[in-house]
Amino acid sequence: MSISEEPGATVTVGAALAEGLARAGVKIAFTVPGESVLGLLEGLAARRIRVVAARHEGSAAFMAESVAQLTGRPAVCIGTRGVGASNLAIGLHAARADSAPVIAIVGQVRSDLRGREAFQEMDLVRAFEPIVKWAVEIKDPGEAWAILERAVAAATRGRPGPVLLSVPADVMDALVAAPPIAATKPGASRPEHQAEPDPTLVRKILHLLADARRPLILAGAGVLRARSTDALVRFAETMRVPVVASWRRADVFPNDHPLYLGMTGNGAPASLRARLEEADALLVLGSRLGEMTTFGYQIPGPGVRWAQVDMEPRGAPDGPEVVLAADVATFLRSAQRVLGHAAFEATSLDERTAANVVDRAGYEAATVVDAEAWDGPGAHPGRVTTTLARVLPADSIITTDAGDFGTWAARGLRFHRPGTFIGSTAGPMGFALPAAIGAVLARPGRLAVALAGDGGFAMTMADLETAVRERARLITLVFDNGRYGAIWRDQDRRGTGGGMATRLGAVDFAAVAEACGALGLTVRTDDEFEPALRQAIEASRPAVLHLIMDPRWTTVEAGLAGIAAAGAAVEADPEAVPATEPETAEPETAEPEAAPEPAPATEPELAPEPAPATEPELAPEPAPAAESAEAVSVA
Ligand SMILES: Cc1ncc(C[n+]2csc(CCOP(=O)(O)OP(=O)(O)O)c2C)c(N)n1
Ligand SMILES: [Mg+2]
Repeated sequence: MSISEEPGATVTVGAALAEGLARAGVKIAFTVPGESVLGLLEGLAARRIRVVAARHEGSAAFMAESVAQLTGRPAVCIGTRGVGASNLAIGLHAARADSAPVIAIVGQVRSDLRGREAFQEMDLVRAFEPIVKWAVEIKDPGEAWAILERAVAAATRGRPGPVLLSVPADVMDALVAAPPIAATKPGASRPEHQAEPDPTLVRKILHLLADARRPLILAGAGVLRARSTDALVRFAETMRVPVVASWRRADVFPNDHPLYLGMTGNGAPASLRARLEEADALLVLGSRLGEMTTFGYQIPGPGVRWAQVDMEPRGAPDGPEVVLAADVATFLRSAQRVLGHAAFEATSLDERTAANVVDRAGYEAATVVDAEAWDGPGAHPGRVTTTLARVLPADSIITTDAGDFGTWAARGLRFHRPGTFIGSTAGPMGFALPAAIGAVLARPGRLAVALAGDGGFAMTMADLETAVRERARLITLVFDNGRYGAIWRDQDRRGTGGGMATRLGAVDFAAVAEACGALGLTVRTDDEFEPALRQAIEASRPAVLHLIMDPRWTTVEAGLAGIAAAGAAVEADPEAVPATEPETAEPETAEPEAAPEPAPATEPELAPEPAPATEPELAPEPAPAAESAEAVSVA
């Protein structure tokens, strides 16, 4: 049902906002409701937009961010007044870092009470202006429609990002003219920089790569948002330039492609950083060159010739040689057109190909994460990672939390197509489970797998109940080392010893899962992991696999050497291994399906051949315009 468009018809502001969101392509909204947003919820229900109740507004915002990252369409989270907005803040901060088009709508106190420290009053616009792309209060009901249109545009245009609308309670229920019939229909966050990029700049970039000896492409979220993975593959193949993914954007390029060299940032092998430093030409495509991606702003290194193509190029102190403010898709289209008429020198191409083979062999060697012998205590984090890679369906969507456990997956998992990995470059703990919920609600039929530490998971684990209620098909892996491990490691590095405010008590996460209606299984050894994973995949409800870890495992980089450095046997420290007693670990309410399935004797290759990185939403490429041949040499 949509709003009546009879001349003179009136609707509430809540209904008008819902209508505008529906026209912008919003299908789902996440909230912890409050009295001040009820008119909006009624409007959303009338427009058949699914409203999901979360257990915390932070989770609601993470869920919306995940939907926005995955679909490129605006996604909505809703909270009430100062309290709801404060809880939403972490997700809006993350959405800003991740360039995700999230629209937060927050109920405000009545207009006549503003400025009197009314119940839960907060100056939302002032509070959120530094966090979101645009924050605004709807003061005049008559402006609601225009403001919503502007908010959708702000969230989706240019570099996408979150916006916040504050709506006083009286404004929400005020009657206004029904939205105009011919209102523009804001679509997905496809950039508006669709105009042909300056051909001179495109050629300069091509020459920069062609003339280099060790060129590289660093690809980020801008490639994902422009749905340009296939085009990037073609471009990299034509130029024979390898590709590195920016931090937490590992699905930007098919990881099994011979030109893929890994993901930068936390968890990257030293060899990848060395390769980035060694590059004599770097093309940065749709990446902000954030602190983590650049190893603390060390990339691009001094003296490197580099170019940046981005909707809103940020540059860096040394400045790129070529800056192109453009959508990645339009750049790649124009570049490919030029390359279609370019001639490459055969011997140079051969040299480049040979170097690429060596680089790729380096990537293969550096991403082995399960080589060491290990018989416990607890599961081997690398073996967990490789088992996931082997057993999960190839179109599973992996989400990750913050923490040391995540470095193993960052190094060892391989992604075959876009939209299979959701992580936040803001590094918020508590992200993985809500992001997994958002992901499978946006992509029904897919399996989401959330990776979290015991610290991060506990921050949002109440939303397991949300997953159960919403029938979200997901599995959460909780890597339990009984500590805020990443920070403990920092304490060790400072020489002050670990443990101050970083030691955590035991939680029986499998029992928590069962208490929320999910399947909960505890994994104490490597051998127990695969059967438990298979059981979780087959389960008809969300599942939690509580992985008991030896806390001496820290990052993938430290690996077993870290264990050796930790010295004393783990048994010597009774508090070192999370104390989940076998007798109490199994939930008493375990269902018949809880018995782990024996692994088949001969293990079939479960992961189907990765589907090609097709992006159905991609607009067909225009036929290349006839152009004269251009010589592009590859040195
Ligand atoms: C909301 C939030 N608070 C604090 C931090 C700082 N922080 C980063 S990692 C980490 C520890 C995470 O512990 P856990 O989830 O158990 O993972 P582990 O490092 O032990 O593998 C902390 C506290 C953060 N990133 N996010
Ligand atoms: Mg931990």
